[in-house]
Amino acid sequence: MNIKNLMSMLEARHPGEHEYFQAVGEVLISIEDVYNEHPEFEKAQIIERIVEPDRIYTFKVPWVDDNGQIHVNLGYRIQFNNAIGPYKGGIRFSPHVTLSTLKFLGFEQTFKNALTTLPMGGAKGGSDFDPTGKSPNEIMRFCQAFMLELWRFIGPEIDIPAGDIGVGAREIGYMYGMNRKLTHENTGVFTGKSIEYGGSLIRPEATGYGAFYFISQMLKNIGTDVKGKTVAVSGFGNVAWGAVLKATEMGAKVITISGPDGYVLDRDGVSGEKIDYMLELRASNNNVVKPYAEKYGVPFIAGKKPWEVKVDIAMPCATQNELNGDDAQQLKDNGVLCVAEVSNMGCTPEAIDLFIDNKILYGPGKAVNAGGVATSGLEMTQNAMHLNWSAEEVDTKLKQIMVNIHEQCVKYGTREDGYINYMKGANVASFLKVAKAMVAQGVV
Ligand code: 2IT
Repeated sequence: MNIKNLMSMLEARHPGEHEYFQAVGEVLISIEDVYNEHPEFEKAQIIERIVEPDRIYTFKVPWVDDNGQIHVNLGYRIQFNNAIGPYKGGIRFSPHVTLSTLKFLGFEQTFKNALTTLPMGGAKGGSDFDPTGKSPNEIMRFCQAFMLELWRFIGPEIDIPAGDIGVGAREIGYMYGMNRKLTHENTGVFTGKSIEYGGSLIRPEATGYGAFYFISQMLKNIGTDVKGKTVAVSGFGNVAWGAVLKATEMGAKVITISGPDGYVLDRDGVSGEKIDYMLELRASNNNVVKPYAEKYGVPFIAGKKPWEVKVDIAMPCATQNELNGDDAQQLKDNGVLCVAEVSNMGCTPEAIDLFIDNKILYGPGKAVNAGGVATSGLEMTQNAMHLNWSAEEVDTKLKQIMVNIHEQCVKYGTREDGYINYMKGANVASFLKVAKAMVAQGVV
């Protein structure tokens, strides 16, 4: 495998898709050795095939706002790879969404889903629609307009979307409703549904819960635990909420949450009703955290990220590349023990290199946040069986899956000096699974 040639080929083919190149580059560097040990992969041209999505749907989404004004957004669904199971992955509504964003996410999703041990391929979709400041009716009309196109491409054994940034249970409900109307079927084709119509208990909490289960495994492995540790969380949405809930329950203290406007520093810890208040902030659709600081009388640091605060554990829970090389240096200077990406590709390559060079525990998003999609897989299982599991049953399975992902990272990422390169471990374990499935199924 010649990584340089491969990357030049991709860059010539897809000019300007930097996030996609970043995600692909990281995986190629991690898997180079193992790829070269498997001549059957090279013979089947697995790399050339795995870096390109199977297909991309792009569509126009016209919709009408409350004042009668017409808007046109772009919609996408990227079906990346279904070698190990039907396409599966979230939908993101954000003005920052481009084709490159969704391609990086779909690529990551393919490997993340392989790590979960469940049979799910990788996909991602979304729109450049900005939910900030939109009324509930505008959100509903946009979701319905989006589904008028998307419904043709999905199905419970074909492609199963879910939420991501800007898409929660409310948006899933509107999309599911329109899909049901158009198809005359009630098949559970989305995950992240509300409990009344086929959703799974624990799914809303699952990404954050799973992340903290993973962190507790990382710390256990170096002979310590999460009790009494201080935590910086970025973001304040669904994923951050689940992480704060579990961190607090397990005896750690979360002292920051953040939004695009800045971060809140709550030295007493984000706990109790303050955690519920995060849900109110998200539901308000204003995309700011400052009201938390005003309500609870704690400092608000405008325009800054929480990585300047001294903590034991850093959990980026907002969006890609939210933690850069300078942030990583600051965390290191402050003695951080563990950095776990809960957002997808939350750290830049410079930040990751710094953590690994300094033997700081670093967990990549595709391992740390896999509990979300894993629980989506459990929701699909329940839907297929037409029954509901209890919260305890789902939580026990989620915990087991996170322990298993941690074991896979240890198996493939432990260096000779004993340090665990979780990035390498996660990439190698998941690549091997997808690559072997592709070889077995021939050139298709
Ligand atoms: O990034 C992710 O794994 C998600 N947004 C969840 C995907 C899913 O299908 O549950």
